[in-house]
Amino acid sequence: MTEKLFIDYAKIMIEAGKGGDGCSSFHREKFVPKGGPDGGNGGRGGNIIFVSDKKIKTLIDFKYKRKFKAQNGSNGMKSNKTGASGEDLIIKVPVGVVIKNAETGEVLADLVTDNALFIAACGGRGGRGNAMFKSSTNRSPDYCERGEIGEKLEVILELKLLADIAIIGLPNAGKSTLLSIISAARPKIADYPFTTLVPNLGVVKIDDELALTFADIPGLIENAHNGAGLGTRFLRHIERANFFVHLIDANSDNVIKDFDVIYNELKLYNEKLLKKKQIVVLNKIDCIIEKDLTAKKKSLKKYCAKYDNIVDVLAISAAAKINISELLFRIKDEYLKLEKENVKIEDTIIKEYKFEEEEPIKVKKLGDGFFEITGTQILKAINRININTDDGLTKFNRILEKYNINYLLKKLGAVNGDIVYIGEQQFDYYDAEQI
Ligand SMILES: Nc1nc2c(ncn2[C@@H]2O[C@H](COP(=O)(O)OP(=O)(O)OP(=O)(O)O)[C@@H](O)[C@H]2O)c(=O)[nH]1
Ligand SMILES: [Mg+2]
Repeated sequence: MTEKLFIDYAKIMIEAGKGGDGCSSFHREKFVPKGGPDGGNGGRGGNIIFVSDKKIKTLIDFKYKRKFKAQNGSNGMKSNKTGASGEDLIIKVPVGVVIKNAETGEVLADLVTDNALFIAACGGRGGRGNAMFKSSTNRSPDYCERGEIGEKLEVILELKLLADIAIIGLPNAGKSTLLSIISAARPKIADYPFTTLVPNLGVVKIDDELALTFADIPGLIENAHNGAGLGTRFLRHIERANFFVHLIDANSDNVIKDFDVIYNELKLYNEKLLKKKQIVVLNKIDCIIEKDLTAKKKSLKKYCAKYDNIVDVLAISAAAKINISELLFRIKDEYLKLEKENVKIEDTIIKEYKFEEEEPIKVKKLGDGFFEITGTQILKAINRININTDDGLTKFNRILEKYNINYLLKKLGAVNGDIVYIGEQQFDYYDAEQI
């Protein structure tokens, strides 16, 4: 995959469909003088559903299209016909995507298996038609409801690659070279830092029984957590790996310092990363004299002994293919150990997204002559009302009374003729006592 096409972050707006409005109509037939109410209900609005799909590898689709809206429900019709439901909008995302509420940062879903499904925004209910309002006291109501609006929210999509093993290290340590000789992946390799600009994945067949996915991520440098080099942008891709291969150039003047730089950056990014086991591997041993290598390996081993998560220090040459099978078998051992301990990649998490039901009613002065009323419950009630009918207006006023809205507006200094916004509606403030 070319670098430009690898997109691992997106912020998008999703909006479920509005429910269809209820219909107000009366049965008419030749020779039947007075038919009853027969207005049907509106259809449900479409939901917004995320589905993970292993064929999709990046979030590129969200780079230019940032608004997603599901279809509205159709309005109810005469002869008691219910309107059609709006079609759900299915948004396909790569496996490994975390979906967060952009406003609160809360994780709503973490889709780590193929075909996992998450309903992120629910379509609004259809409004009831006038046939539903028939009662013993009102045999011919003409009132019908409006459809409910669909849920709407901004979400962040974050792709975290799914790899069993991550190869980490300073730029130029030989990470991409290692991946290229153990798997079919062909990452760019060159003798300058930051050759790798996006993570590469490769499947490594260790033996007939075990194949593991390795990720080679762009090089890290000191202060990456403050944005130095390519920053820590790619570290999220190693969060899911169970195990790290920490590669160090054996020809470096100070292998301990090189080790420390990476170890510290991991710690500063997320201390949990230090719980993952690491094999420290000195690379490029084809161009170092044996005496130097022995000394460096020994001092590194001694230094690493204080860290529980460092399981071994090995020496290889990726380019000259020295000690590669030893490394792979060592990785296999560790991997099987982890499997036994049941340390595994997270399961798909799906939290149900819910609007805050209990958001209290608030009356706010927006400016001279303008007020706004907010609050989940009252908005839900008001938005269903068809204010253009007499019955609707009565219901509307009843809701305002129920929640003591006029009193609250008066307290804030509202005078007759001021404009009050509430959800999708607006009305003029009116207080008989002020005349
Ligand atoms: N002599 C020798 N050179 C090696 C070895 N492994 C890698 N190299 C060379 O080291 C240079 C850097 O290798 P890369 O694989 O691109 O390094 P990297 O860690 O992926 O670097 P970034 O992507 O920049 O972080 C290249 O010129 C490789 O040919 C080795 O075992 N011996
Ligand atoms: Mg590289």
